[in-house]
Amino acid sequence: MAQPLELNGVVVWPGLLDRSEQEAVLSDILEVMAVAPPVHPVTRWGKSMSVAMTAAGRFGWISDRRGYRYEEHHPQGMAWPPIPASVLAVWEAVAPGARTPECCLVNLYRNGARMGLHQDRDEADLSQPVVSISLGDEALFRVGGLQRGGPTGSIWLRSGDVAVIGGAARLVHHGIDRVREGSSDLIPGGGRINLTLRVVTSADGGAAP
Ligand code: MD3
Ligand code: FE
Repeated sequence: MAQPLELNGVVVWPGLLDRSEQEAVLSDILEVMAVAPPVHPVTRWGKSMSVAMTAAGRFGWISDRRGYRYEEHHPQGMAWPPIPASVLAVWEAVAPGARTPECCLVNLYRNGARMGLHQDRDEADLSQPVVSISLGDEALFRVGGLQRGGPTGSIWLRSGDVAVIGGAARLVHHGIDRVREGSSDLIPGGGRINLTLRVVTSADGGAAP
């Protein structure tokens, strides 16, 4: 396996998944998307996000006019499908000993979608890492520090790359500046899919925040 890269505490394993592993994960995620269709969440201010989202696992992350939060059901009412075994295997490989992930957020980037700089802090147990799997077109990933407005660095995330965000890096600001359309032929119809695996509830089994 290649050496990991590190950017402001975010550890990236380039090409951790080979093409056949990417195809296997993608096939499982296309089944998730067939059951739980991606939707463009609306912010509290009524603006549609350019990234389309769905999820697998007990919880999915949603946003609507009431704000954003984790929910046990898709906006259309169905329970989220289970996290595929092919995806859980990646978590076990890069985050051994961590709790079992309760959310696999599926972000679909097409048509110039991007994600502004933000922190992930809606989870109750911030001692647990987040694991990200990139599939399809490559994306320019920006990572800053714990404070908004500090210096940032960038790295291209390519299909099969896996990022592990834990410890002090868990609350760094990060986002996706742009996606290089047509840079990968993995996804039918093109685009990029990013999976993030997260533990949502507190360690004592309490409710989601
Ligand atoms: C750093 N997703 O879903 S994945 C997100 O490519 C999100 O779709 C991006 O940011 C994407 O919240 C980036 C890499 C990543 C994921 C979670 C993190 C980096 C992170 C959580 C904390 C710090
Ligand atoms: Fe994030």
